[in-house]
Amino acid sequence: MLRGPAAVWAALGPLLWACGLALRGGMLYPRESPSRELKELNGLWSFRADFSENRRQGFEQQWYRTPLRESGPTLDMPVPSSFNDVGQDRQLRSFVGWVWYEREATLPQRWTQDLGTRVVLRIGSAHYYAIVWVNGVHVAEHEGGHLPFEADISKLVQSGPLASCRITVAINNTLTPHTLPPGTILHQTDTSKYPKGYFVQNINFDFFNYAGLHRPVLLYTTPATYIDDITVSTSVDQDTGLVDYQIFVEGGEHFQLEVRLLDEEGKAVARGTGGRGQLQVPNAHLWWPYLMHEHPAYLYSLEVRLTAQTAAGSVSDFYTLPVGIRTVAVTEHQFLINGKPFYFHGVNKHEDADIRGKGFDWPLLVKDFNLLRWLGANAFRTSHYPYAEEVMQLCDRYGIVVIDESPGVGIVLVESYSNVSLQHHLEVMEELVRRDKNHPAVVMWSVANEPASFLKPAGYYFKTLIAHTKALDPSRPVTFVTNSNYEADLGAPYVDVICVNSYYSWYHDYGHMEVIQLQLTTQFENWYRTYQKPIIQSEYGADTIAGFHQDPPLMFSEEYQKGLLEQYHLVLDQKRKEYVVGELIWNFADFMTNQSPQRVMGNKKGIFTRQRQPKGAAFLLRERYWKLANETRYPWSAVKSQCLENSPFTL
Ligand code: BDP
Repeated sequence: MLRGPAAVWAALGPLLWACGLALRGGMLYPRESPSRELKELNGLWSFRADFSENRRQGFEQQWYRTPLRESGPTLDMPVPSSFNDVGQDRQLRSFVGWVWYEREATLPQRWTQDLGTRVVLRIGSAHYYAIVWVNGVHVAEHEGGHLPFEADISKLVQSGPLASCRITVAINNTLTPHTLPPGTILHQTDTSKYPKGYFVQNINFDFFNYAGLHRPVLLYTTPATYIDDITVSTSVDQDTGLVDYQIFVEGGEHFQLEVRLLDEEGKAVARGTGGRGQLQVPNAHLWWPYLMHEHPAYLYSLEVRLTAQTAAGSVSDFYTLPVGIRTVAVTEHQFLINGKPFYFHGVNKHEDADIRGKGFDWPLLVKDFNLLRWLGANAFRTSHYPYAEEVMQLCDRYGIVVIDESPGVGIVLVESYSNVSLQHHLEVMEELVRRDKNHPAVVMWSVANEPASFLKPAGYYFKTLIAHTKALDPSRPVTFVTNSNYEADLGAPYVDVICVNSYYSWYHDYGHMEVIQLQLTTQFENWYRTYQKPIIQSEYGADTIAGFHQDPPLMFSEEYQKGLLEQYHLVLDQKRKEYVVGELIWNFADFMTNQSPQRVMGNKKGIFTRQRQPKGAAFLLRERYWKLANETRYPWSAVKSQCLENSPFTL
């Protein structure tokens, strides 16, 4: 039986959706099609950090007006990448304030001369606050470092004889109590200790605040009347897959829409017309998670064709969206995918690596997915912010289930619960849902990580935030990740699944692994007794310096990490038979943090090093995850096709 709130949104969801309360306004991932072209602007950009005392010299001198090299010296800066670790300058590594990026782009003649072509500039991620100019004209501003934004620049590039355009992006990485994540700037005024004007950025989260153009920047085209957004929502009626679609068109009023759903062989299995409808797929191949089914991650393609009547004649726009047919539901003690109990056995990640920081990198991404599959992981959480869209696409393709988290990490100040903060958080959830709503891999939204959810305003804050997120997307459960005391947590009544982090015998009872079983059992029993909701152990782990060995185990040795994990697993193996529906190790790989006496060149709780080499714990987890996969796969037929060579999968 679906439990209370879950049942309500399961019932109301399609209704709200059909009534058109679904999210409007598109940020479709840019894809080439017969009507759309792309031009990537990755590579070397010109760069300058504004080291002036007030950090505003760039605005005072209007650096966007002329080529950046004319207003002072510039550096070469790779995009995508964080700027922090590519240089040899200590001050730039820890720079707080405005940095300036600039790049000249040559445009195909048709883009600048055909007035029926719409030219869009899209920035995958600029951390944290960004202002964009094209040829010195302000075209966009965006707050938040983990979600894309774009600007229609057709008029600018089509207004003169220029065949190129100059793109300038100013980015500020300053965090305040109202940003997500929040932070504070501490001004040191004691001149006997600090130089004049000295300040530092303080944060309440445990990863380095890398900054820059972190994801691809590109230009793409559409016709002037274009497919702006598509929303799909899927359900299953016996063997028939149901795909509800809604298509939003901009730039014109006279048009027709045709849709076709193609299977993996390219055969059309359903067709429809109009901006809204339901496609029925008899004997549908469902989208199953990795290791749960012999053919996981089945993706159909929704081909959308728009034909518009314009003054210049008839024009078409084409967009193809991958679609996975699957359902998600939550009961009092289970998490169901396609009606079958799903157990999350996976990891928490970070976007983090040597040199590039949080910069998007294909080799790193493919390596990470190969490691996840080697490990037998079927899920991860995008701790602690939305990851690149290309990551989500690979999750769809490989069947890796995602808990999609907002950048709501480190919300611990009362000020960060103000209306200003809440308003921004609501907007961020809108941007996130708009971007990721069509990914079958995304099975749950996480609105925050370890907020001070015991503070008085937290009750209203999370009630509003979670209700808003459910209204945006009634098809998925919503959670936030807590480390509060179960009785004091004011947000827990509103979540669908309890996600709890704990660090027994790490941050307290140091070295005493013998207390883990008792403390973890108590934790689970308290939460379940109080809320009767399924529970995910959303973090647990121990810092481990690869190559440190000590037996009997001592903290920071590889033996201690393994020993601690084993103690957790004993309890998880009991409770997963009752209401625990998942375990996510902290962390997939070592990652960079702020400097502090508690961190040895970053957080070392990875089961892989930052260079993606396994510690002993990776082998232990691998054995466990494949064992869990053996026990929880559905149906009980061969899953051999998924086995990597030498996998411990038994048949
Ligand atoms: C958890 C946080 C995570 C930290 C981890 C740790 O959610 O961001 O990195 O602790 O201390 O509480 O390793």
